[in-house]
Amino acid sequence: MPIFNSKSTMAKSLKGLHLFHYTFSNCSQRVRLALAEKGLSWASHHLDLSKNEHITTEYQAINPKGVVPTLVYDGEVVVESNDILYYLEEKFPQPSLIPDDDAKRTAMEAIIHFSGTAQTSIKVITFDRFFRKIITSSEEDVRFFERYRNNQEVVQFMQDFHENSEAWSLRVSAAVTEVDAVLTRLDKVLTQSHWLSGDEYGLADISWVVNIYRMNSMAYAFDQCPNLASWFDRASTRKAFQEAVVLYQP
Ligand SMILES: N[C@@H](CCC(=O)N[C@@H](CS)C(=O)NCC(=O)O)C(=O)O
Repeated sequence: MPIFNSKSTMAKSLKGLHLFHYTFSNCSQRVRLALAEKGLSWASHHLDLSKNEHITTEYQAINPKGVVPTLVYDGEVVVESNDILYYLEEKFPQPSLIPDDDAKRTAMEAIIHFSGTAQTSIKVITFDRFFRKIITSSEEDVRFFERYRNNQEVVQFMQDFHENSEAWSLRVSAAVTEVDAVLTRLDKVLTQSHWLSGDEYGLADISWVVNIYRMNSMAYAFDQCPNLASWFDRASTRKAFQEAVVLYQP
């Protein structure tokens, strides 16, 4: 069980379900979608990443990497969006979002695992194709991250993004290679089953649909993956997806 021993007394005192999240973060969308599919009510703690609202001592006491989402349930703090999906499934098993069959469940877990490993590549592509057009990063932003983030990985990321030189180009080409390989792999899975989770919609679909939504909104081509394209139509027109992701946006 992925419970994090948070130092935050505030988090530990929370009763019921609470989510620290950001509207546009795909990892937050993943958890909001799982909550919606399960019909659960939760209290929102919205942190606007564009205003650096997550970069506070209070939030880094709750989530030491200073990233969203974080789920708190009756004082139990859970970080890592895919781990939160499993946690919700265990605490709120109905409706079930995992296959009954062990082999199918193992296959589903592998697909969820590589949505986590692809996250850095998705972030690189998002910054390169989207944020580069709308934000101008400065040396000051990098110094701010250096000073206030415990997370060296995100500091280096900001540095490379800001410098926009060789290190950044290498990140972008590696990210595109990884994402293309992953899309092809998902497309192949969908030649064998209707959903990424097997015969029924489930956690692997939740984990991936928010990523594909992001890629789609950046006009990232996946026409070479026809099964994935039709799966995306099915998954993104579900009521819960509309509520938790599309209509959640202002
Ligand atoms: N592996 C983590 C990744 C979390 C993550 O990187 N969240 C992003 C938003 S999708 C974030 O908080 N970024 C803010 C930052 O790094 O400053 C998860 O799945 O929860």
